[in-house]
Amino acid sequence: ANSEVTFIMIKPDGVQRGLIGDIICRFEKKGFFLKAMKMVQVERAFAEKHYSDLSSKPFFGSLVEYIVSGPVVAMVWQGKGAVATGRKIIGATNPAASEPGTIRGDYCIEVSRNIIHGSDAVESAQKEIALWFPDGIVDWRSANHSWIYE
Ligand code: YYY
Ligand code: MG
Repeated sequence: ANSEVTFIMIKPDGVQRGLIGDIICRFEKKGFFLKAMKMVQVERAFAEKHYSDLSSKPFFGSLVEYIVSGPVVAMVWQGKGAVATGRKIIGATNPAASEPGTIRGDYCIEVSRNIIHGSDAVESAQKEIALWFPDGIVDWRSANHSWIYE
């Protein structure tokens, strides 16, 4: 269970606003381990695939526009409860409802500019990691492992 992985993406506004370091820092200091990372500007078809579950939503078109509007930072973070805890670190979808102390609660205002994505379930994390990192992730074990896990 310590090996649960989640897909986290810093969206174009998070990159432009210089929040990459802060976001990585929060996951790293929590005790999660970074297993893959790349900066990439994705094509429309790729963004549509990533958000395919939302294709019937009225905001789908503008969401895809937003994701392709600049480079994003795609990451895989590993650790016990990484998916659910990752969502908590990120905060509620609409920043108006995100608690202070969460990434969205601290750094953004609008749902359509909410700076970060995180997988919502273990199964969607697997799907998203396979889409974004088809060549696989990095297999390494932190020397800190036993200082974080009993
Ligand atoms: O998983 P999460 O990102 O928190 O929310 P989703 O319901 O999966 O929606 C994905 C993405 O779509 C959201 O982060 C912003 C955008 N969006 C929007 O622009 N307007 C909405 N009313 C709902 C979501
Ligand atoms: Mg989602």
